[in-house]
Amino acid sequence: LKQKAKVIWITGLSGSGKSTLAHGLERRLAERGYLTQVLDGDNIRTGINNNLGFTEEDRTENIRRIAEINKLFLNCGIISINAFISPTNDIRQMAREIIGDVDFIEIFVDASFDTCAKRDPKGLYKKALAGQIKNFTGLDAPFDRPDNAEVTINTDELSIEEGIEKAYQFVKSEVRW
Ligand code: GGZ
Repeated sequence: LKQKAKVIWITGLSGSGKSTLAHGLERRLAERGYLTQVLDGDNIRTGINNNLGFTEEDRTENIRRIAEINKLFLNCGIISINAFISPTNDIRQMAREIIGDVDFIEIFVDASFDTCAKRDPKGLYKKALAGQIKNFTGLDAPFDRPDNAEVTINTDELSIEEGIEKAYQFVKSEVRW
């Protein structure tokens, strides 16, 4: 394989742009011949983790299982790109420890709560602000701004393509032998 396997861990609020960045980064890497796998709510929370909700306990179990899955991808040489809120320093630290610090690249997709609430692509903020969703991240569930992110992408300021480019510029030197 021409690639070094790494785990790319994208954290940020709902609607901050994690999945968009993950898929954009995947496209960029795939064009260069890298083998990748995106993990996000669409393929994890609908499948292996479909018995989990959004309490602190369930989020911890969600991320624990995801981190274990990442170890398998890492072990077979695939670059995995994760897009999960992973809201607290503790939860991200757990993932980092399960996977191993040397292979873990943390990317913070930074967008304010207000920006995300304005975008509201799935209408979840509207519901949460109306009290129809409990434990909503940034509202009545915590989000710690990361202390250990290797890269921060501010999607309040950068376009989607600029964000993808910034992330790719960092990641490419980490995945090349
Ligand atoms: C936050 C929620 C919630 C609550 C449903 N809080 O923008 P989305 O819709 O597509 O992404 C969010 C996703 C978050 O799942 P994660 O697995 O990334 O979360 S965690 O890492 O904290 O376990 C959002 C949707 O699920 N969603 N209810 N209460 N986001």
